[in-house]
This record gives sequence, structure tokens and C-alpha cells, in this order.
Amino acid sequence: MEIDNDMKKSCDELALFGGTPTFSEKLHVGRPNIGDRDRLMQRINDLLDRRWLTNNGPYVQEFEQRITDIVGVKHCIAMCNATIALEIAIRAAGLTGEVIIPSFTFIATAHALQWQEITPVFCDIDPQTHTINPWRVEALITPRTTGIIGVHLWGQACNVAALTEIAQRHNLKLMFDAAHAFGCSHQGQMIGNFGDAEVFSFHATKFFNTFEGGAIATNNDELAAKIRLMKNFGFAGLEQVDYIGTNGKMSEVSAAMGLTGLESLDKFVAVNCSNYRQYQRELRDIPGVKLLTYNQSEKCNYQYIVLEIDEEITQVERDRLVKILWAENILARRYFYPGCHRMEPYRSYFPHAGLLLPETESLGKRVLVLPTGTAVGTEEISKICQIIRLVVQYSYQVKERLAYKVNESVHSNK
Ligand code: T4K
Repeated sequence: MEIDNDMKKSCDELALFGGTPTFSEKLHVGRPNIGDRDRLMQRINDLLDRRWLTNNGPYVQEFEQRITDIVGVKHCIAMCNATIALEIAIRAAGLTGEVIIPSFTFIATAHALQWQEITPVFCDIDPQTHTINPWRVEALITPRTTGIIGVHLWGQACNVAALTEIAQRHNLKLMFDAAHAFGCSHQGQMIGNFGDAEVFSFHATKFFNTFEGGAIATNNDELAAKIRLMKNFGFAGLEQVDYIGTNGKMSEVSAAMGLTGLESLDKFVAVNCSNYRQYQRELRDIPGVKLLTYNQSEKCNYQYIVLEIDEEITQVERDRLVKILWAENILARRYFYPGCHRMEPYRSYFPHAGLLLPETESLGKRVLVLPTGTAVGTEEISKICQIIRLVVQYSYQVKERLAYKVNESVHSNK
């Protein structure tokens, strides 16, 4: 490892050991990207003047059209968030019984099923891509299985071809939780076009946001029509209800934010990409610290800076590193630790699920997500990388200091 002579801190100066934090303000993962404020305010004024605030207003319609064009898909139905969008897509596609999903995902993927009393059956992941391992799916199929939901984690596509083949052979529905994958492609085609339907999230923490929001993309006319009704209580006319429905509508103010954000989409991606490249350069030669690589031949939003910490090599556990970073006001996240199967109610329902999820269990202990987006500058990224380098370079001193700190607090509590 290259020795960094400019290293600003020594081990003893780390904030966890009483030094001054590197940042005076907290650096978050998931700071929202915000487009042109004047354009946003103009749009908000327009919608107020129009007095049309929700229920399929003109901004929502324009927003849906823009997403449809970007994704190159037949239908986009905008929603209030991706969790409700998942629930509606699941219901509209007729999923029941058991549905196979990865455990290594945000809890919403599992909850969207369980909320409707459909059992999520957790499948292990491919440790290279962090996405569902199709070769493990087949063993989980039972007579109650009705579908598979892959998750394009970090914006990286699942093995779509293998999942499609398995779904077709077993007559299962196939959907994708594409919450991370807006603006990403797979084999040259934009994500949003695969399976029966795909669901995007436009939550504040995503690289492109509508405050809260999401959308279902599908090329299936019948499914799209059903979803449109279901997200509006099932209303097919003023006084005619065709299905059980809910309220999944996106509001005009969210669509105004979305339309404004779309005008800066290329900039958001460019900033994320440049941040990613800087992390790549500055973390490159730190042993045991691996940055997730994105497929360069695909479109990518570079929304997540994902590290895997191999503690056998770094000699510092991921969790200790997280503690050190938090003390420096770098709020790194352990997404998606500990895996859905270790969260309630699934932990109680399936207490031994972990036995079938060795890669999920192992990855959950290694992953670390760092701040990026327009709220993070090059200087900040350099400082974050310097701290990580320092901790790994002086892992033994760090361990000693931590042990001393624990001892100290044990004695002071006596
Ligand atoms: N499927 C997958 C695979 C997902 O990752 C998600 C959501 C969903 C489905 C469901 O999508 P939505 O229903 O949310 O549309 C955050 C987000 O809330 C969640 O949307 C996202 N995935 C998940 C990966 O991250 P938390 O629990 O980490 O949120 P929170 O409040 O800790 O926010 C993260 C950081 O962002 C904080 O450190 C502060 C910062 N932040 C947050 C907000 C809301 C800001 O700086 N400004 C803000 O306005 O889940």
C-alpha cells in the first residue's frame, strides 16, 4: 500500500479516540440531489395557480411520459413511493402463496409481499454482483410459488436471462424491484423493460427524486391498465369501481420536483460518476478494501459507493471501521445488513433461514456504503479515503487504542 505522507491525522487524532472530527457537519449517504430551484418554484406556482394538486394532474401525466421516453417502455405509472408501487404490482400480477426474493435487499421488498399475506421465500445471492443467484432459485420453488422478484441492487441488473428462463419453465411471474436502477441499462436495454413489471423508487435518497415517489414500468397493456385502476381505489369511472384498490397516486408537487430533476439528470449522473472514479483512484491500493465495480458497457447511475471490507486482510472489522467513520461525522451505512431474514417478522417465522443464505450472511458483514451525490465534493471524498487508508495502514494501533478505550470505560463504570 502506498504510504500517504500528507495524511492529516495520526491514529491518536481520530475522533473516536478524542480528536476533532474530520467534518464539523455530518456527511450522509443519500443526501438528495436537487435540480434548478427557480424552475421548481415556477412549477409549484403553476400548480397552485391551477389548483390541481393531485389525482392524475398535468405534471404527473407529463412526468410519466418523460419516464416512458427515457426508459423506452410502453407504460409508466407514477406512484407515491416504491413500496406501494411494489404492493400494487404484486397484487395486479396476481401473486399469491410464496414468492422468491433475495434476502439481501431493503426490507420493503419483503414487506410488500408479507403485507398481503404472501410469503417471501429468501434466496441467496451471487457474491460478485450482490443480486439473487438464479442457480439457487429453482430449489426453492414449491407448488405454492407464484413468482420471483429480483432486485437490481445498486443499479446492477440481476441475471435477467436465467431468471426469465426459470420463470417461463415453471410458469411463474417475474418482476424486478428496480428501486436503485432508474437510468441503468442491461445488455443495452434500459431497466424497466424486463419481466412482467419493474418498480423504480424516486425517494429523496435516490440519485433522482420526487421527494417521495416511485413508478411501475411495464410493456404489458393489460397489467398497466389494472395497475392504473388499482392505484386509484379501483375507480374506472366517476362512480364505477372495478377492483379492490388503494391510494398510490403521485402528487403534482412530487411530479414538479421530478420534472425539474429530470432536466438535471445527466448532471447528477456525471457527478456520481466522477465521485465514483475518485473513490476508485483513492481507495485502489488499500488491501482488503474492495469497491464494487460497475459494468462499463452499460448505462449506470453510480448511485451507491459500495465497499466490501475483508477483515482478514484489513485486520479491522467492518463494524469498527463504521464506528471510526461515524465519529468523524462520516455516516457510512451498512446496507442491507443483517438481511431481511434476520428482521421481524421473518426472523421469527424462519429462524433457521440463514443456513440457506451463506453468501447473504457473509456479505452482510462486509458491506459498507459511503456518501456520494452532489452534496459531496472532491475534498470530502479525499478526506474520507484518507481516514480509511489510515485505519487500515495502522490497524494494529487502532485495535490497541480500541481495546484501551474499552478497558478505560469498563474501569470508569466500576
Ligand atoms: N426496494 C429497495 C431495494 C430499496 O432500496 C427501497 C428503498 C425500496 C424498495 C422502497 O422504496 P421507497 O418506498 O422508499 O420509495 C433509505 C430510503 O428511505 C429508502 O428509500 C431506500 N430504499 C433505502 C436504501 O435507504 P433509510 O432507512 O436508510 O433512510 P434514512 O432516513 O436513514 O435516510 C438515509 C440517509 O439519507 C440519512 O443518513 C439522511 C439522508 N437524508 C434522508 C432524507 C429522507 C437526507 O439527507 N435528506 C432526506 O430528505 O432508507
